[in-house]
Amino acid sequence: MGQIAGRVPIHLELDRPFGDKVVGYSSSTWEKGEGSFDLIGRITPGGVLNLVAYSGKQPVRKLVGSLQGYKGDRLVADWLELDRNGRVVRSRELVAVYTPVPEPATRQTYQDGNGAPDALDKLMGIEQFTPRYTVEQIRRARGLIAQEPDAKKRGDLYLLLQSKVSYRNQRNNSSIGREEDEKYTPFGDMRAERVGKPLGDVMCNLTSAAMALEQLGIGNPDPKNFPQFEDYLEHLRRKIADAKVKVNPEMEKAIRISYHRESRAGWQSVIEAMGGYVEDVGSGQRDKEWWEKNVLPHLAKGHSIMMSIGGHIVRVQKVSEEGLIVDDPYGLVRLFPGAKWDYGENWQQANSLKNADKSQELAGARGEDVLWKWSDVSKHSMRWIVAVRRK
Ligand SMILES: [Ca+2]
Ligand SMILES: [Ca+2]
Repeated sequence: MGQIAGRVPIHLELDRPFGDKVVGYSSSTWEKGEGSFDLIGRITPGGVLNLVAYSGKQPVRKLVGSLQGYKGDRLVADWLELDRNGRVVRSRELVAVYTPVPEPATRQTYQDGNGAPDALDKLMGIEQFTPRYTVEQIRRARGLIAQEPDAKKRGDLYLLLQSKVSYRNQRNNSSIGREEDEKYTPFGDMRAERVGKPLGDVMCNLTSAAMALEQLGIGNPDPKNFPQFEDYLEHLRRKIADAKVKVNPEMEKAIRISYHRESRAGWQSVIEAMGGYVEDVGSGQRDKEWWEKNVLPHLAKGHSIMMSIGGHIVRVQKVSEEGLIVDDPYGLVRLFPGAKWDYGENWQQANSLKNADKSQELAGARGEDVLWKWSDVSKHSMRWIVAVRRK
């Protein structure tokens, strides 16, 4: 063991402390045809990173390394190749660089990064194309856009701003299920599934709300205790629900259900507490003309759009010629006629973080800037579409 055949770039998201789960990907270019792998592992309190890469269900690679720094630092580790019995057959040295919060910008950085600033960058006095803005930059941009007297120009600038909001992935969230929330949900008792376990898979609601609020320039007020805004929003939701239960303990069940993150009052009260206002825009099966008439004006006024496709919530970013562009916090969804949708057979691959530097054929994986074509949108029944604006 220990044969060093070259350095392999791996990419990790590390936005949480030791002990937490990390996910990443490896673009393994050193052997043709190997592709890339999902990496799933934990950073142990001793600072040892232990990741296993899977190809299908079979663990094929193991990454073991000592963590010698923090965000932005480099990790040198051994990349061990395993046989079917888990024995090490080869190893290589590799180098990883931890990327800091917020979640990294992906596709547009690579696709549109030709360097030339767009109209909004110019307005901001930024000399190069900047695909994602921080919340502070968004706030400043909104202030500048509001001063533009020409309504058409102002609308075009707001539409550009919609694309500069950072994508948020619900699947890496840190919130852990609580007894009192999971006993009373709109879907019955979920304690066995969720109490004491990470809730990311059921946080499309607040993760989409986080993106919608950031688009309004409203950011995470407590990043020290909640590195991810969406986890702060869940904390806030619990505070709101707990306070209501305290005043009316005999109504606990009804309050917990209606202020659940999966109920409208749950996520809406959080948005309102953060300074937002929610307005219904529509629902059902709608064609391009309807979207252009009813939703596009909201986006052009700088409002955020959230939408339920039926049991799943996304942020709508753009009404385009080809269809809707959405930031889907879970991953790559396919819409089917009526109420049906799914992540496809290969959802785990489709939603992994591994495609950020890949070619256009994989663009849309990971849920960022996903295109839903009009032919699919117009046949799918949306449960609701709302605009979120500042109060
Ligand atoms: Ca997240
Ligand atoms: Ca986006």
